[in-house]
Amino acid sequence: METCGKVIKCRAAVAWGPHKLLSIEDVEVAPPKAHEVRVKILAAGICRTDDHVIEGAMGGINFPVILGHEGAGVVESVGEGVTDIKPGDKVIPLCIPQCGKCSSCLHPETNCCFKTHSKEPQNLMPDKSTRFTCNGMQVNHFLWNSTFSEYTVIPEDAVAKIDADMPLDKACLFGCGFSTGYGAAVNTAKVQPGSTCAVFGLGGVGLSVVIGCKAAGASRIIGVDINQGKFEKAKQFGATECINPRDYDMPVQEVLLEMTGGEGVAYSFECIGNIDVMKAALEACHIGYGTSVIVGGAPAGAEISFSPMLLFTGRTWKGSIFGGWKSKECIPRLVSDYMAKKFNLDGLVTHTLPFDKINEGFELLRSGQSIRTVLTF
Ligand code: PAD
Ligand code: ZN
Ligand code: ZN
Repeated sequence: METCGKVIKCRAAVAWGPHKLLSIEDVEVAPPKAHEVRVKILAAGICRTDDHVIEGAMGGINFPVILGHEGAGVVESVGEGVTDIKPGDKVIPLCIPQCGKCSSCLHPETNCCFKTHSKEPQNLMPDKSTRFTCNGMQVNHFLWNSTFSEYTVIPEDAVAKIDADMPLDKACLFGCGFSTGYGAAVNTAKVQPGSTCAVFGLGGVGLSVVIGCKAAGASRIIGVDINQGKFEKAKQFGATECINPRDYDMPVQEVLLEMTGGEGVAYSFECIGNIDVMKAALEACHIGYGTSVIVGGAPAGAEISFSPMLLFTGRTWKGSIFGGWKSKECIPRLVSDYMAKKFNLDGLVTHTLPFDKINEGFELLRSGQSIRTVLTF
């Protein structure tokens, strides 16, 4: 391509600091260095994790930063040494990389690669420099993705090549929300056929958990949300019943115990990022074999206190990052499963907006009106 090896000038949404609107700016995007890929982003979803950064609730972030980690696009050029991806390929940036070499990548049971943001902040590229500048100022990367930009540069370990026929406005959801929720059910919890599940929080992530529980053959899926507007969609995706904790004068975990004849649910999922709900989700689990999965991102520095008896008596408490998928190898297969109609996620996209209306997209999320807004470029 004629842009190969050159700096590209394009538009990006820059977060200059917490609690500020994103600002569409002209930025320069440097060419990819060795083992990096420059991608033209064509669709990007808005996830609550992006909003956590804007709200100042996510640790390890340096401003100014270009957010976004749920995108899809086409490779513009590749740096030296990139062999599995070429210009023109359709790709999904991965918010959890798979380096293939660290002890986590070599272990069969985890996807928590040592190159993830929680181990080493991904504000900069692996060589500790940035590929973005704006008005002469260096701008940070986010989760090595920064999909709220017309062009972005990503390490090859954090890019998955997908089927050329996959529509990009749906492919972007595989970069975070859908894969996270669906995988939390099928990989992390390993939901069994005929079981009872409770899903706390029915946003893009929680509804994807519902899709996963249904695909795994759960017979009862109880959706829990304080926004009743989410219930209809949850039922379309497979929730068998939905409850609003505010409709009861007892704690939601007691409501769930009552609904299950005092037994508790086999699997519960916290998809909000609220530590009180995380504890309630554990308490709502079956005493002997219940498994509760933390999917929501708690505010930086938050801590939980709980009775160890909850675990002593047989419950399991787990966390799930990006649905447990070993990202680079599994996400292309998950996309192929979607194309083979093994599940349907299209209803997760409630709004489509042009990129420059990105702040409206965040407002739709904050006001509870949207599940996923997809920005088109
Ligand atoms: P969202 O805001 O679309 O959905 C959250 C839902 O929770 C909304 O429907 C709210 O109404 C509901 N809610 C809020 N408070 C309560 C409450 N007290 N009780 C019941 N329901 C409540 O967010 P999302 O689906 O995009 O993301 C959900 C969380 O998952 C968020 O914390 C995000 O940071 C995290 C996340 N984790 C990963 C991961 O890898 N583990 C990936 C992506 C997102
Ligand atoms: Zn690794
Ligand atoms: Zn996300």
